[in-house]
Amino acid sequence: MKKREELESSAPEESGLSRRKFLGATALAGAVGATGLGGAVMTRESWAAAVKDAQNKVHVGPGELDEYYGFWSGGHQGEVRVLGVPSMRELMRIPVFNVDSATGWGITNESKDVLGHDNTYLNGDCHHPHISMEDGRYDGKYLFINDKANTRVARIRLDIMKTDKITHIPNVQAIHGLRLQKVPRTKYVFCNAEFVIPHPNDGSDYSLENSYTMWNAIDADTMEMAWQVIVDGNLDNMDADYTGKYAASTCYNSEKSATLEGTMRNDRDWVVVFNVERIEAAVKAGKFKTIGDSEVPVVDGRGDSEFTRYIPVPKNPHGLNTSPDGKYFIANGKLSPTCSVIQIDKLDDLFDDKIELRDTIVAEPELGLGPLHTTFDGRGNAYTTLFIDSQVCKWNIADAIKDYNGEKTNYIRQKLDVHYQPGHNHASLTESRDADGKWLVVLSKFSKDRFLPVGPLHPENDQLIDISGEEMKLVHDGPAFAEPHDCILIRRDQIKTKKIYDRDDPSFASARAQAEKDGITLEGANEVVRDGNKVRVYMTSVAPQYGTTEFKVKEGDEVTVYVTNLDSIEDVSHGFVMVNHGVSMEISPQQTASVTFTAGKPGVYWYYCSWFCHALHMEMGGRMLVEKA
Ligand code: RUQ
Ligand code: CUA
Ligand code: CA
Repeated sequence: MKKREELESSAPEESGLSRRKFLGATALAGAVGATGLGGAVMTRESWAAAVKDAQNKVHVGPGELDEYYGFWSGGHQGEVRVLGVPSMRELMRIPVFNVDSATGWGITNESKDVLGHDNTYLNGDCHHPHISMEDGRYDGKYLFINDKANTRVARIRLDIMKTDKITHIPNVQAIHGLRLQKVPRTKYVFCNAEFVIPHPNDGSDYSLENSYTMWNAIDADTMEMAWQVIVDGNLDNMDADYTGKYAASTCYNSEKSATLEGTMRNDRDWVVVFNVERIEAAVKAGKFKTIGDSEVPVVDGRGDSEFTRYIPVPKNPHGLNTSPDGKYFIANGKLSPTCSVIQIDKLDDLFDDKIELRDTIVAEPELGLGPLHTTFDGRGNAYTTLFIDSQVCKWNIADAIKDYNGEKTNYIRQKLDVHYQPGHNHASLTESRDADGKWLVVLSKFSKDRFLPVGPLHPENDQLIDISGEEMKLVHDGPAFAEPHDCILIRRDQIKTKKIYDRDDPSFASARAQAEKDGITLEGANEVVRDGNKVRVYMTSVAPQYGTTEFKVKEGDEVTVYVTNLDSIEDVSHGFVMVNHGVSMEISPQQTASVTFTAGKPGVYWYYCSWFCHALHMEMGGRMLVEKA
């Protein structure tokens, strides 16, 4: 395995490539130095051909469409980003836990219907985006994502690419790992609360001994809590299986310590396996308790419970990934150079106490330093990120199992340098039965020297790797703003989006209900309704005009402006900004959006359209006349 520096210093003079170009070539065809071709001196021609090949693969020409949608978590920026793959072009941003000035997320009443009108959180920290499934295949309906910062889970409608539900998870802190039930369908959103807390958490007790955390299930259809399971230790990442019966989660803090050293004391922590069937049965039979004023059923999965098994694995494990053939849960060792492979069809016996905990482990391959996450190509290979080594390790699962059984094999197929310190990686369709082994995205936490410098805060580097052949080939560097943790790729034909809103879209159901009370039809209305000190201004928009270009209110009135965009032509979105009132929102074709604010000091305030909609977009506006109260 050649290191990047070796490659650089061995850049063949006679190749005629300049050093700068050579670095570029290294980036484009990083696999050249890896196992397989390792040591071979490339001719100028073959080198150029490799570069060209990589460029062709990733190039999506002007006007051409990508093959995959990629959904990237926005980390502590709180949003979800939509990219096209393989071009890695950013297509859209979906505000979720953040406030978005352009679309008015966090400002409009429709977004507050989702966030909660009493919501005070302006931030979020989303890590794990996952797409709803039917029989182990993406159904393209919803994407779910966690908020570690404020203990929430959001659902995004993929038909309009907007957040439609947010659930606050009670009795726990910091939702981290999140996965969906794959089979028979996504009935549950499973999510890990990472940190242990005392119960009740009211200041009467701060001790760690009396603290615990819980594994949570949300009903994916209603986004109501289904149940919670108390666990030993803490919970990090998780995945579900392809029978619908089991899910598994890593725990790095079996020590239940509050210090860094403390969490590293044990050589082994564990993977906790949940028996979803048994939990459901107990809840159904009323064998549960509730905590505090929450009504969510809680079962106790600690110790020798019938609901859980704690399989010891080394050490502070992190990612937990189910192979797309449904056979294995793979836990990534983080502080151990290994991955632990758990055979899922042994779990029935484990829960029936016919075998020992470690009997479920069928391989523990040594891969390199800092294994964090594993993904799959659907051809029996796994790809594990090595954070400390700054590499992706491709390894063969069947060979690793043979090796564990004493037959020496070269289960490591290739190690590819990535730049630098990768966290998650994700192969196309890898979380479903359709894993197609075409693309691998590696989310590298450090970009160091890979991009133009932009001050002390660096972008991350989401690298695209072609895994369609025997060898991994690095084909693209993609700078990303803080801080994608993970992404998910789905074929473009697996999602059907709307080009304009349906007039009965549920997102503006409450605007419609209010209009009906006021005797107003949203589609035709340009009227002002006064109701005490509340004023409701109903207006339409058709490019380049609002139906109402002037309205009067009094200082201190609570004003709600409802705009219904009557344009029905694709791509003609309008905006509504009330100057000096902190008001901004998007109104896309056939959408209704509304915003409530307090009228300022007497005088004239212009409002205007903020999304470029017409040659006369600049002229699209009106005046709010505020009178003395
Ligand atoms: S975690 S870098 Cu939040 Cu997904 Cu592993
Ligand atoms: Cu309407 Cu710009
Ligand atoms: Ca530990």
